[in-house]
Amino acid sequence: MRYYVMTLFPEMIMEGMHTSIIGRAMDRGLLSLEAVNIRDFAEPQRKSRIDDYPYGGGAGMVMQAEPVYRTWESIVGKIGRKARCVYLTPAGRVFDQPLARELALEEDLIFLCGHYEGIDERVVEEIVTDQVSIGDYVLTGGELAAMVVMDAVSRMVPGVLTNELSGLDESFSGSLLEYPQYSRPEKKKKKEVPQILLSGHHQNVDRWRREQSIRRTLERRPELLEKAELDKKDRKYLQELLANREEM
Ligand code: 6GU
Repeated sequence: MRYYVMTLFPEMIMEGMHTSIIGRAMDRGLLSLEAVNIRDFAEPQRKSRIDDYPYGGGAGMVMQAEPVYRTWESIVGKIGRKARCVYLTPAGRVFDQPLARELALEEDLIFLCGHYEGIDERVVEEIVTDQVSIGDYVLTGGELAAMVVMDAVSRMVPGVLTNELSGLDESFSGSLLEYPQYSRPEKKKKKEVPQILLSGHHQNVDRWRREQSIRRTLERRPELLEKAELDKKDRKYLQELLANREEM
């Protein structure tokens, strides 16, 4: 996977992405990352400015089309084709695990990070293939959102997670939240590890974890249960939880 990020803050992207699993995957050649400074493509007569007032008035400034377009052209020239281009904006489709899996199938991805009140719509129409938001709140710019998307996409790229199973059995893959985890010590200030996890009985452990997932999902994200794949035992457990809830 080769990432290209169009941004006004290239150092924020490069520094943010070179840690932990993603940083190691870059060292191993599974991922590459290039942050391209849109300011380097400002019109010479405007010195380094790339923003201007919005037509129609209103607060804030708008990123101009031309510097963004030239930044994109330089990247497309390097790749040799028009790769998928993701514009990070709170007005986009909300990012989720299925989109992360889909983007992980690409060989190249271009990200466009906006600032100010937005980007001139004409260049958005010309170059952007996907408009993506990371949730219902407003950030000051698209950089953190681009990093969130790259992180989630990267861990779906084959080989990035060295423990291959850990990409499967977790929150959202089966539309249930993850069960709680415990490690040493066995006792910490009266709080004990659930006995069943120490039993060595794998079937019981699996069942307990499954039920914890169902319980958490019901408490925290009940809307996820609608698309969750529940078998007969799961549905029975859920019915019990709901029945006990009514008693309370
Ligand atoms: Cl992608 N950009 C900005 N500026 N704010 C956001 C966002 C993106 N997603 C949620 N809030």
